[in-house]
Order: sequence, then C-alpha cells, then structure tokens
Amino acid sequence: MWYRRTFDKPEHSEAQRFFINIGAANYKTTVTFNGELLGKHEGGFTPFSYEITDLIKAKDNYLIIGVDAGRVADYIPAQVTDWFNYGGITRSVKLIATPQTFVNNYFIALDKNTLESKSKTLYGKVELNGASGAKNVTIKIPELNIEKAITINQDHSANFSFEVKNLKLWSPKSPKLYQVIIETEDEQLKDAIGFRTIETEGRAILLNGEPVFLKGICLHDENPFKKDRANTREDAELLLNWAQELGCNFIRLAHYPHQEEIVRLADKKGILLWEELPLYWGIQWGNQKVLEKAKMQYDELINRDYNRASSIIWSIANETAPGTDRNAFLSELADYIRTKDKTRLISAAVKKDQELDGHPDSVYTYNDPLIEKLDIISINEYLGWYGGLLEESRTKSFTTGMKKPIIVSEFGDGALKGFHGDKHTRWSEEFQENLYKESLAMFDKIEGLSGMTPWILVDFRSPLRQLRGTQDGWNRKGLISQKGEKKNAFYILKAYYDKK
Ligand code: GCB
Repeated sequence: MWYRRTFDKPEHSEAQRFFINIGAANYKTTVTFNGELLGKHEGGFTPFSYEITDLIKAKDNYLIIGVDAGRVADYIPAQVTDWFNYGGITRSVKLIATPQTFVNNYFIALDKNTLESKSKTLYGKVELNGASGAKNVTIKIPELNIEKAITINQDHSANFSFEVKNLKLWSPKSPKLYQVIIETEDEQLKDAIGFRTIETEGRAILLNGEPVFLKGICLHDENPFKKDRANTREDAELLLNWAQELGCNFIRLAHYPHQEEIVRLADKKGILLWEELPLYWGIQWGNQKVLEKAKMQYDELINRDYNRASSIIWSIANETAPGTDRNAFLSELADYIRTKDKTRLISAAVKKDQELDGHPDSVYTYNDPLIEKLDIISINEYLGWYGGLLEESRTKSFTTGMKKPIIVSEFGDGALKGFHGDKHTRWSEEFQENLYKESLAMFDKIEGLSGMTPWILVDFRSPLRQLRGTQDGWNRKGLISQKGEKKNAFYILKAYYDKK
C-alpha cells in the first residue's frame, strides 16, 4: 500500500528542524519526502522517525510512505499468527518541529537501593540532539521542589541523580504521577511520570518492596467495534475500563507492542503492564539478522516506554521450544535488554517439559533452560481445551526447577456468546464458565503463584479461526464478545479477583 500526503510548512513556525514520526507501520516501510528516499524500516509495532529539515519547502511538500505487509520467514513475527495482522500504517504519523538543539530522549527512575530511606534517589539520563559544545539542562519537579541543573557533555548526553524528600510512590492503589519538566535554553518538555520499584524475592514479585498478586488478563491491540487496531485514546479507555470492571490490576499486552496511549492511560489509572515483542511461532532462531531485528524493536520500545511506571515486565518469547539456537538467541536478547533497562523484570511464556495430558495424577514440570535468564516463569496451560480432560485439573500439580515467581500467562477456551449447553458442551458459555472454575482451583494450588493473565479479555479477529457459525474469523476465547457483551465466565473471574 502506498500512502501520499501533501502539506505546507506550518506558518510562523520558529522551529529550525522538522521530522516525520511514524507511530507504527506494519511491516516493511519505505519513506520518501519530496522525491528523496528518507529510509526503510522493519518492524510493525514500534515508532520511528526521519529528519526532513533540509528537504522541507514552504508549500506543496509531499510525503510518500510505502508499506509492505507481506509475511516472510525472517520477520518478527514470522509467517503465522493467531491474530489479524493489520497491515499498513496503523498508528498516527506526525510532523514534529524542534529547535536546532532538542531533547532527543530522557530516562528517569527511582533507585531501588533507596526505597527504605526517607530521602530517595532519582537517577537518569538526558540526551540532546544537535548540540555543539557543552549545554545546560534543568530538570524540574515542581511538586517536590526539585530544580536540578546538569551539564550535557561533548557526547550530547549526561547522567544525573538527586535526592528527593516525601516522594509518593506509584502503585495501582495510588497511581501518583509527578509533572517532570526538562528545560534547555530552547525548549521545555513536560511529562507525567510515576516512580516505583519492581523486584523479585524467592517466589514473590515485590512492587515498592511489597508482595503483589497480579490480577491480570490478556489483551490484543484491537477495538472489536471497528475493523482496526485500538489506536486512539477512546479505544484505550474502552479496553482498560473493561479490564478494571473485571477487577484487574494487571494486563498482558499480547503479542506485540500496543499503542503508546494505552501505556500512558495505564499509568494514569494504575494498571500494571506486561509488554512483549512478537517472538512467537516459527521464528528463525539461528539467523543473526533476526536477532538484530529483535534488538532494534526492543530499542524502539524501551525508548518509547522507559518512563512509564505501569510497564513492569518485558516478555521475550511466547511458547517457543527449547533448542540450541533458540536458547542462545533469547539468552543474548535478555542480556541486551538488561543493559538498556534495569527498571523492569524479564519473563517469557515457557512450555512444560512433557505432554502429560491424560495422566490425571501427573506433575507438570518446567525446566526450560531459558528459565535461568528470566525473573519470572510464565506458563500457558490449556488443560481441558487443547488436551486432556478438565477433571484432571483436580489432581494436577506443577513444579519448576528454579525458585522464581510464577505467572499463569494463558488459559481459557472458546465460547460463543449466547450459545448455551451443559458444562460438557464445547463452545457454550457454560463450558467456559466451568473451565474457569476448575482452572482457577488448579492454579491456586501452585506454590508461590504470583499472578495470572487468562486468555483473553475480548474476542479478537483471527483468519485461522474459521469454524462456520461459531468462529467465523474470530478467536472466541474472550470473556467479552465482539459486540461488547460479557460472557458468564467474566463474572467467575471477577468474583475470584474481588476476593484476592
Ligand atoms: C496460545 C497462543 C495465543 C493463541 C491462543 C489460542 O497459546 O499464545 O496466541 O491465540 O493460544 O487461542 O489458541
């Protein structure tokens, strides 16, 4: 698909530099401006920019963006996905105007070593673009009486740290955001930022030093009422309101980076987030080029969301089979992410060691070598739907080699809203209701269970799902139908979360 847009340079603009910023374009993008190639980009869910300062004219500029949504074996995701992989430009394209020297990036976080102290330390980094020589930058947090001058070095960046008193920590119960101002001689940037710590201790996940149970749900980046990605603030409101109604304090943004608005809104509403890249079925693990692509997509995502308190987990893979190439790829990726961001935990949805469905008393064991690299062990388990009988859940148990927190990152089954039967009738609301009851009782027995994200909040489009009269192109595992109606199982999970 080729997109063309003509526009005039904004009048009376004092800006000295201009950029085109693309929120997301799926998958391979070629950008030209006034006939010149700006560049090519790969990856369908993260933002990127090109400078057009030397090319912009007063009148009749034209931007052409070509997006190829073809599926290729060395892409991320690869060729098969269980979701509708909307192609083309899926998020906003912006014209950005800046002074000659501008703040290219800033990262600010709470030092976890000072969590117990009365006066805490905030630390971070500011990066300028276009600076020649040393420059002064001031960081202000008016509500905390902070006004800190820092000098940007020759390499255009500076690290900083300072003490703050009476800091209110961000949490789902109290999602406190502070106005943070980054000021240079030429510009003033304002952001709303919360401060929290996230760590693990044995089987526990600690938010601000206190154990937290993640009452979650999985979500795709799709508004079921429109044939599109959930790419507006209103879409984000719709989805997060549903999740809050369900009693959630946590959402797994599956299976690729969602729009920035939902992350910002989660900051405001106090909902913790799991974010991930589509390192999903069929990835070419042995291909170094694919690893570089994964790192680049993570760079773009970390740059976008580093300052969002709500985002606490980077997940690096979903249901991937252990093997030499896969282990090496994901282990290097985990190390890479840790060099870029020490303020979040790393997880991945791992597989159990053996297929043991049909053996009622069996123990599911998890010894994937990747677990060593993870802070949290996440497991997807569809007992009673994709294998085995639901009754087996009563005698099943789970064990992991390493003592780390466990999240059940998927379970569930398909149910068509309005289709009724007894609890053994597949696709009925009653089957789903019963599966939720039995599964919740089974997972509750896992020692040190730290949370769960059942699959999934809303029915979502998937071309793989073609059972006529039942699926019709939709994955029906939602607790809410594509028309926004709640299924019986919604209330089972809600009652469980209300008691937690
Ligand atoms: C899974 C996948 C998810 C699918 C889901 C399903 O295990 O992680 O992407 O959509 O199962 O509905 O089968």
